[in-house]
Amino acid sequence: MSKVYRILTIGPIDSGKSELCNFIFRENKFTQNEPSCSCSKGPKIFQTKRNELNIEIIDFVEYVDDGTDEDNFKTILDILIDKNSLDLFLFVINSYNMRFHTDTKNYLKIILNTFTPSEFLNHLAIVFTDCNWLYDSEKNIDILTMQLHQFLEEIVDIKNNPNIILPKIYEIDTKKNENEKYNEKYQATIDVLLLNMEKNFEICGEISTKNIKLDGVKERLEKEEIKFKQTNNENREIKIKEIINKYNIYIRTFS
Ligand SMILES: Nc1nc2c(ncn2[C@@H]2O[C@H](COP(=O)(O)OP(=O)(O)OP(=O)(O)O)[C@@H](O)[C@H]2O)c(=O)[nH]1
Ligand SMILES: [Mg+2]
Repeated sequence: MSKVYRILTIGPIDSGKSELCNFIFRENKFTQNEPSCSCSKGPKIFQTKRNELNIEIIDFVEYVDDGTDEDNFKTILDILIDKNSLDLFLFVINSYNMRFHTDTKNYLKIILNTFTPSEFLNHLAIVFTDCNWLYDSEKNIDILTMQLHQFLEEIVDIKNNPNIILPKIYEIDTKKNENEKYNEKYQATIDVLLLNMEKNFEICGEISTKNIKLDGVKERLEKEEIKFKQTNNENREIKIKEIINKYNIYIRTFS
């Protein structure tokens, strides 16, 4: 059986996580029939095939101000333990925001108490949604990226850590645009994101989630040393370059 790439969305409330999942699936699966009452909130899980890859997305519930973060995260962990592995944290941020939700740091702390810095960062893609020319999204993205970098630096020393591949930053808009070119460009951006996920899997594997525990990193792994593998897939590198050039996609690295 071929590998299923498992993706978990994370990010502030209303950042566009579910719409992004729909966009990746090219189907309205994650927001369909969503009643406005909060009682039915919970992770949604679906599988699809895209670019020859089997992908499964676990669409997280938002993190909120009312102290339920840990409970929400515990629900997700139980799912992940059951699933055995995770390939990608999809951190979704709305570029319309000019700063982070106040709880972002606490939220990242919960994640980094559970996953090691390299498990998290080597399997992380940051996606800014709602990117358009109606407002200065580029400026917001600069600011938000800097803030996120700061948050993470405070929690882990990312600068000098040889076990870390710095995450890439993608910009998209999931709303159908009259200009078909934009829709194509953003779908192509997702293609690059998925190719990079596949590449990272070759380089450093997946996260084993069999033994994860809330607040359990130290117990699980005393020290981590990643042996990065070479990726020999030149075709993929060519494909990535082609897409980036064709659609004029700009991808930042988190540095
Ligand atoms: N224009 C535009 N609107 C977006 C985009 N992404 C999300 N939205 C809108 O933002 C709102 C929230 O999107 P959701 O996908 O439900 O956000 P979410 O992160 O899943 O929210 P929670 O599950 O409640 O945390 C919706 O009204 C979307 O239509 C985008 O890329 N462009
Ligand atoms: Mg949602």
